[in-house]
Amino acid sequence: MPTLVSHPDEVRVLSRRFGQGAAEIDKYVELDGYKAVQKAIEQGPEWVINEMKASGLRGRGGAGFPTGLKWSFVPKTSEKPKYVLVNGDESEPGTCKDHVIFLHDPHAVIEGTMIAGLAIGAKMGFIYLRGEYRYLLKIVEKAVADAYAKGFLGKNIFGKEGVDFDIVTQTGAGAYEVGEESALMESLEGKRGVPRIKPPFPAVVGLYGGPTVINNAETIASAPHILLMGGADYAKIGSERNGGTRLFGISGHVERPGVYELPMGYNLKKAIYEVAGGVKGGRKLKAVVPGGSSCPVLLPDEIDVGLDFDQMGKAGTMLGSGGIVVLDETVSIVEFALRTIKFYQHESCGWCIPCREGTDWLKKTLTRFYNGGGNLKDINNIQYLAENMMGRTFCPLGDAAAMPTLGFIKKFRPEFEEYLKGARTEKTFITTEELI
Ligand code: L3W
Repeated sequence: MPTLVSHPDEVRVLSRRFGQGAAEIDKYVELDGYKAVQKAIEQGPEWVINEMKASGLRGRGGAGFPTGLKWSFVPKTSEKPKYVLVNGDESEPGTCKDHVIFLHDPHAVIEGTMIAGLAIGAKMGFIYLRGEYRYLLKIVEKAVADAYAKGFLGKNIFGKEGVDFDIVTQTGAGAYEVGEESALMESLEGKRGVPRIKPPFPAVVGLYGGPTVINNAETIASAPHILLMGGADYAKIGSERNGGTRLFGISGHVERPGVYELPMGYNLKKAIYEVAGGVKGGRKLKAVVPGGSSCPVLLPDEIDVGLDFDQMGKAGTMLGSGGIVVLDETVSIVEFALRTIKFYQHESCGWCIPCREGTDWLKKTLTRFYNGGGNLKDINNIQYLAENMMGRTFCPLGDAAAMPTLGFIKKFRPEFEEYLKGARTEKTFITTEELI
């Protein structure tokens, strides 16, 4: 089990049960577990949605869509069954926050799923884990089985006549693409994991054609805490229009890598230099990937910025999935750009041409460039190609490949030019160990 990290600036809401054995149902119950869902049953769906709206919780998967609003989009009546779908297909490089929730507090995900179900009138939820997290499935499946054994799941839950809720677990087969909500639904339905056209949004036509709330695992796990503390109090912890806390994975060249729970809006520079102990070995900072590999890179003089969706947007990047990757002066950006695009090229589902061909050409050009066969025109071509992928793909994977590429080229053009003159660094890619 990975060692738990901590820092005095952390505000422990989501992580308050971590390290306390809360994967065991009795411990979870002792630590206020399953109280929020019972409160939700007593108060009713409207109250739940209002509390979620008041909390200012925004989707923790990357897009930052307001959760209460999303739940309110689900039609009150529907001919088809409604569903709750938990997106635990955590695959964005640099991101490992859902992992610790499943590991330390799986019942929070189960309870959150039930709360979402109650809010929208669904009687069934699915928890979908990424294929590479199959080893976590045992923990989640045991938690689900224990909840059934206690009468918290199934028919007449908590002894309440007519209140039913079931949960099914599922894993993927190792494709980043199925983290995209519509591809995830395809995968869950047993089909090839490629995206669906939107609209209709899942809230109206989702899993098996029924209205579906699909949220990231961290978003769902936040719901029980919000209902227990009250939406307004949760909102107060964060920054304007960005309620609460978030689990940030800080990795790469820092002294104390790990997953830290910080209030939304917390300063990125402080997160690196104080919370994570600064750049490893006292070396110079070169760049920061602020929210997972899809996000445009920030330069050292750009990191004095609050970690919330709006402030990061104003800084020209994204909060994304909360995976902060710190790169020190030894990193070659040419190599890092190639490594990043290799990931997206490999993970492109191939469904739409701009993504399939765009990521492939970016990889080919960057590989030739990296291997010493590049020329000045390549730098412009890479930029042109990436710019022409933006907004032209079926799902956000194309943008996710283009955005960081554009960031590297725009902010490190002189390094690409110098590289052509033979200024290659000795050090190659940062190691996997340093990344996670
Ligand atoms: C009903 C409307 N629902 C929007 C819903 C929509 C979805 C949510 C956000 O991509 C991003 C991507 C990655 N009626 C609605 C509506 N919705 N309008 O709101 O939608 P959207 O389209 O803004 O984003 P998305 O397609 O969910 C997610 C970025 O996140 N990302 C991803 C990281 C990876 C992970 C991971 O490993 N766990 O999350 C990182 O930056 O690039 O831009 O539910 O249905 N009118």
